[in-house]
Amino acid sequence: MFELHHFVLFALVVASSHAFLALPTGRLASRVSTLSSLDPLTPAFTTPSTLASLEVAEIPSYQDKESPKVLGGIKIGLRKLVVVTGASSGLGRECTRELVNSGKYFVIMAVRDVEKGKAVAKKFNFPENSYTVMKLELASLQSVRDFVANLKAFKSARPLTHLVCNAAVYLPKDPKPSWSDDGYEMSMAVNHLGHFLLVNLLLDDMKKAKGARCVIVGSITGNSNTVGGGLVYPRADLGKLKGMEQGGKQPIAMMDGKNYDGAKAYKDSKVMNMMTVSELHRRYHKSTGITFASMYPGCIAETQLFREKRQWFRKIFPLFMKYVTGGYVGEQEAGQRLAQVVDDPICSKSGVYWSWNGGAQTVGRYDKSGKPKGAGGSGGEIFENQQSDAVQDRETAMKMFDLSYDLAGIS
Ligand code: NDP
Ligand code: PMR
Repeated sequence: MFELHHFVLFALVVASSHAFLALPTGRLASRVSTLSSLDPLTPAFTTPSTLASLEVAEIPSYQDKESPKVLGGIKIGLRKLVVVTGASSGLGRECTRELVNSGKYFVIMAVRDVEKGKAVAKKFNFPENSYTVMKLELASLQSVRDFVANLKAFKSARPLTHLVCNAAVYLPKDPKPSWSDDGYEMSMAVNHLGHFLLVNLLLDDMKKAKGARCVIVGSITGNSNTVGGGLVYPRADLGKLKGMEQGGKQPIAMMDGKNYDGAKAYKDSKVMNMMTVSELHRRYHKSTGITFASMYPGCIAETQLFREKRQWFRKIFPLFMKYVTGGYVGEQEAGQRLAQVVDDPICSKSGVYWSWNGGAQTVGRYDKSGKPKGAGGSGGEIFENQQSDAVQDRETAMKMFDLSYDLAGIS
């Protein structure tokens, strides 16, 4: 897959990556100061159990004042209502920017830090009639319920047509698991369970809308049929979902019931995201008309997702992705990709895992049989990607989905 002249750089990165992984891990406190100096908008890390209780969910003061033009009894010119989780950073922020600037969408920026969300909207000059910021702490099932109540109370002239589940945490360095307010391992709780509850609470609203779409962001690293997901350890593996079967709560951290591994917990959560989309499609697409989709945005190697990684990794990683794997994509382009899955008519097909065959300079855009492929790097076209057999495993997906109802407290 890699050209020879890339070998030296590749070997260097592999070696240093492993060295990094073997390093003793730092304490939370030392990370806090590094983080805040990197990104003034990043909230100081708090202990997980207090995350959700910091702020009571607020009813947004902004009222939806955009009034539609009515032509022959039909409302026209009204922006469509879309919720984007994690709209305050990286992919979610750039997707929000794209949707707002298209003039077609009114974005509910669903964020854990309302002030940060507002600062983003201000920085990018979002017009007042194109967005509002609402509190959503995905590490608390109560906060998800509060968010949904607030959304319903939000006086909107339009139905909810689009939901983008994008927020996530990646905690590869922590030797011990951290726990959500409800006692679930943090990456599973934020990336999967909070979104699972959110989607389920909003299905009824969305099915009333024409052309509704629900997008959950997946990843190549959850797919073991790829270099990024198959060759780089730890691999995603939900096993027989033993941990989940046992209730998935503290002290059980991993859904396969094995010992805690932060990087694996992230990858497992991405598998759960992609399986959730497949199950939503199978269970609800026909009866609701909602399009369910997953996608891999490319390796957006400069986002805050890598906030736990050391500085040297954060410097080398984008270069490695750009010049070795061809998997690199910038934040803005990635945001355009996610917005494409929200808006493009070609993405109205349900049950698809979308990817892009960019990064052609190193890996090529098509395989031997002419099918599009690629590491998702910059450029290229969108295509319907194949997930690994493990992600496509129906039995595990069904079991995961049913157990998630229990864990999320959905009766
Ligand atoms: P970022 O860290 O930049 O963005 C993640 C967002 O999630 C932030 O806005 C963050 O809030 C929010 N968030 C984190 N924890 C919570 C929580 N408890 N409750 C509510 N919101 C929360 O990462 P990316 O933009 O890179 O990641 C976005 C998505 O893309 C994720 O689903 C990730 O898995 C996926 N992805 C990323 C890839 C990459 O290479 N970066 C590759 C493949 C997929 P805050 O702004 O307050 O920090
Ligand atoms: Mg990975 C085509 C090869 C490819 C791609 C597309 C990715 C994507 N990665 C690839 C290859 C490799 N990576 C190789 C050969 C190595 C060994 C040097 C490698 C290492 C590596 C590390 C240490 N890669 C990483 C990490 C992370 O910490 C990131 C991670 O796993 O986050 C969960 C990561 C990623 N590689 C990717 C992508 C997209 C990520 C980031 C995040 C994600 O999946 O959401």
